[in-house]
Amino acid sequence: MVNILIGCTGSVATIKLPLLIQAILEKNRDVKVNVVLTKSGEHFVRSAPLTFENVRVFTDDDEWASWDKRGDPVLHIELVKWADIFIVAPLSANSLAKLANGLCDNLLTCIARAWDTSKPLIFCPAMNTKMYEHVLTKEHIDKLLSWGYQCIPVIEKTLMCGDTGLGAMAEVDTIVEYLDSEIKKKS
Ligand code: PCO
Repeated sequence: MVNILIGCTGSVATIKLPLLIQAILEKNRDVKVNVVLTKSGEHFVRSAPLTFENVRVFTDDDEWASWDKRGDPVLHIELVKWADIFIVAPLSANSLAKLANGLCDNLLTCIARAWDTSKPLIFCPAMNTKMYEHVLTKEHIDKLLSWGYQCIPVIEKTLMCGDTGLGAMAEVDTIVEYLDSEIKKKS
């Protein structure tokens, strides 16, 4: 059994989450999938709530609700221990900047900050072309790559805002193929 944690952030590409989960589960019978959403990520799931039976969705509220007193589990640490693979798809410009600078102000970024880098952390950037072309984007991606994180690059597309250019999240099929090769290394 390979445990996969999918992180989704405040990029509109989070609307692809149901398709991504479905494609992962269809391809691999021996995986368990859980999800962690940032506050902005929650926005894109609210309009189409997930209906998968065995997929748990964690949010910042769960982090606070699960800890009350000394001895209680710390959710982000529990999730780091649980997950064999952490894939952040999509990774927004804002969350990318947080990760590149070590910020950890929500459940997802705390998981990344506590991540055991002997396990794969894969990220799929997604943002508007203008944000993607900002000089900081490459700087931040390169920093994550230098820590051994793996990037599934953006593609060119007509984006949600109508602009056409680089910045769209990689296709679900591409992500699932990539994940599959990482799953095979583990099983
Ligand atoms: C805002 N941002 C975006 C994010 C990147 N877009 C994408 C694709 C989706 C539809 O195929 C949303 C997945 O366009 O990854 O569009 C632009 S102002």
